Amino acid sequence: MRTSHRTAIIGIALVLAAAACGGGESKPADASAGGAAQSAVAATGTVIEISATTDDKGSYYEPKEITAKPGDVLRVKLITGVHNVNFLPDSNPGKAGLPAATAFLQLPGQTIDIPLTFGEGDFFFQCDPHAALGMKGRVVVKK
Ligand SMILES: [Cu+2]
Repeated sequence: MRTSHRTAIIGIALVLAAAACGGGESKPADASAGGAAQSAVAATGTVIEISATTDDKGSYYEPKEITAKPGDVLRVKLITGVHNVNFLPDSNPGKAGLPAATAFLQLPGQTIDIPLTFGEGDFFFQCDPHAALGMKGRVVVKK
C-alpha cells in the first residue's frame, strides 16, 4: 500500500517534469515561456505563429500586425538571430497584467508561447535589443 502510493507520486512528478520541459510544439496552453510568471488563465484559442528573424532586411517579426481573440496564443518562433518579446509598459500605458518580457530565443526553431489572457485592446511589443532598429509589433485583441 505505502509503496504503491509512493510510486504513484513519483509517476505524477515525472508527468509534471515532462510537461514542464516540453518543446512547446503541441500544447497551446503550455506556459513554457521561460518560466513561472505566465498567467494561469487557460488559453484555449487559436495558436498564432509569428517568426522572429534577422537577415539582410534587418531584424523583424513576421507578421508584425496581428488580430487575435482573448485566449489565443502568440507562438513566437525563432528563425535566425537572438530575439525576445517584451510588452513594454511604456509602450502600453494604462494596461494592466502585461506578460513579463520573455527569455531570449537563441536556437532556430525554438518557440515561446504567450497566452493572450491579459485583456482586450491594442498591445505593442518589441524585441529589446532590436527595438531601436524597428523590431516591433502590435496585437489587437478583440472578442
Ligand atoms: Cu531581436
